[in-house]
Amino acid sequence: MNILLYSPDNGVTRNFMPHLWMFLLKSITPAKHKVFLIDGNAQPMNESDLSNFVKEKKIDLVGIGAMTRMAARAYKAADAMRDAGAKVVFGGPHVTEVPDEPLGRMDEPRHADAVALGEADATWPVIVADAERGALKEKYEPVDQNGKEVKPDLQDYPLIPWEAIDLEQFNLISHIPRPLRYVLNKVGMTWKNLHVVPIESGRGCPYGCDFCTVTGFFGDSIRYRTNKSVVDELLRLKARARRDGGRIAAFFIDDNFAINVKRTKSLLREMIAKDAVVPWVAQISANLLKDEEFLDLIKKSGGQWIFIGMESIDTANLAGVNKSFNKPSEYEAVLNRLASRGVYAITSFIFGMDGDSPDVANRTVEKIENWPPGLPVYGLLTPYPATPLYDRLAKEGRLTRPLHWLDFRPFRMAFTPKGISIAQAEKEVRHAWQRSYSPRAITASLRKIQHRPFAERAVMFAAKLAFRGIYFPQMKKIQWIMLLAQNSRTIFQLIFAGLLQRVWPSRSSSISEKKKVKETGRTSEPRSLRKVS
Ligand code: B12
Ligand code: SF4
Repeated sequence: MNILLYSPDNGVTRNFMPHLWMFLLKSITPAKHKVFLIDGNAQPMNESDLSNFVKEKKIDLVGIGAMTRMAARAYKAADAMRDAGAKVVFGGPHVTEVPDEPLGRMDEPRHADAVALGEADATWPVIVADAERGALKEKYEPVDQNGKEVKPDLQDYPLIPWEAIDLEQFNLISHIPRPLRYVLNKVGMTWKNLHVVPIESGRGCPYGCDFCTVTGFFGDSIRYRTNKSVVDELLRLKARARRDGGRIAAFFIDDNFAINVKRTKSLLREMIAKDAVVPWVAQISANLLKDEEFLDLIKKSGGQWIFIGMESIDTANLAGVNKSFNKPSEYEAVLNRLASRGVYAITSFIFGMDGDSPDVANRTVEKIENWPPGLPVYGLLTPYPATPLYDRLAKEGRLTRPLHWLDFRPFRMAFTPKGISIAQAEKEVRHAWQRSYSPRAITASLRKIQHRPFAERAVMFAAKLAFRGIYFPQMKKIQWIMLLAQNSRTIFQLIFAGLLQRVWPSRSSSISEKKKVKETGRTSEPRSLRKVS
């Protein structure tokens, strides 16, 4: 059979990273079938393009995976591909939460021939075999003979053939505007390509935050791959980057990479011992970032960015969404510990919680401005189906758009918050993005780490410009030109620093160090460290 695995575009941003599920399903599809992968975020295609693709490539079976926010787009794509003659199977979190929707048993017309509920590692080969026999069932569930859910233990993890996968659609270098690429090249960043690749070391999260689908979907017992299997995968990725003259960074997509710190330390130690060190990003909650030895291992094994779901600076808000393990009073110290090692954080905040008032954006951003620089991201509390939050709001009659995903609008509320209006909550999010990513804020952030190595500052700057695009449309050339013009001062300062470091490395670092000592009385640490140490 010819099989297409398709992820619809999210309608907001271009993806910086491919979806793991596609590679995973491809690697467990029997070799006799030909599998095509299309990620709509990298390769946008409308319904007629998809229909033509199905006809041209004679696709028999299409597998679609979509988050809730992409459901409506996914359904349209499915309709077009079913009309073109393919059978369509849906999988992933959204259809697991509302399986009757794509099967046409709710208000929606039917969009899928079948749905795969939950983790599909064991069911996908069955689906493929059934499709080949022309005997697709409507629902596939990962259950044993007694109907009890079975979760893959990940001990026998499939080999993803990274060496052979075409990653060109995800080459981040090709997204950097040409003038900026030229400058980076001149200051020594000469890689031909740069990829961020998803890799999982475990699944599951026991914390059960009210707004999150993970505990419901993956369960509260955590399953790990063996250290060897993760390390081998990293070594293969590293070899590929070397072969291509490029760079590969790993995104550990585990929901809480350090949920068992002892085990994560053992993995990081093994990565270091086997020289499987690549730049990596991972999601770790703030409460697990206190152990100094662990933080050293993060740095030594290549850790560069940690995604921390801070959600709110108010303890009452956190308690309201069952996330009291987050302690806002500890945030700054956690970030300082990371920054003193040259590791920075992507800090995520949610507005529209019950304790929020109309000043939430300014109160939050003021705190952030006193922390080491990082990449704050802001969103609105969103009730995903089958979460405790959704059920509670439904019971309280507060859902204003109960099927918000069928009318998806980014950064728009779907329920009425308590201490703030819907319009105000949306305004707060806009203001937080504006304030955090203004040219002034970016310059101020970089000033805090002006004594750190040039590469660290250049990456921080590039990441800030890219992250701004999560909220502000930044996909057209003209939008980038304006952005670069607004930040021209910082760009010139960085170019100067980069060139100085290239032609006169010892001089440039001693100037930085002297400046630092003069200003702060300390050596190479971010300025905000002074407050807590
Ligand atoms: C990595 C990740 C991202 C990446 C992007 C995705 C990518 N390129 O990988 C980034 C960081 C950008 C991201 C952003 C967001 N994310 Co996210 N993300 C994840 C994360 C942590 C891992 C995804 C993953 O690879 N999992 C591992 C694979 C193996 O699992 P899987 O994808 O579920 O696939 C398995 C099954 O679902 C099934 N399956 C999946 N698809 C298909 C398709 C078919 C045909 C079949 C048969 C089976 C099947 O088989 C797979 C193997 O068992 C998940 C949480 C999680 N643990 O999954 C959240 C998650 C997917 N994200 C979520 C959310 C909400 C978001 C954001 C909206 C957050 C925000 N407020 O901004 C944004 C939106 C991004 C956008 N613009 O579209 C939610 C989605 C909930 C929902 N119901 O839609 C999740 C589940 C986390 C959560 N807190 O609930 N995310
Ligand atoms: S800690 Fe993260 S992954 Fe776990 S339940 Fe909370 S939000 Fe979800």
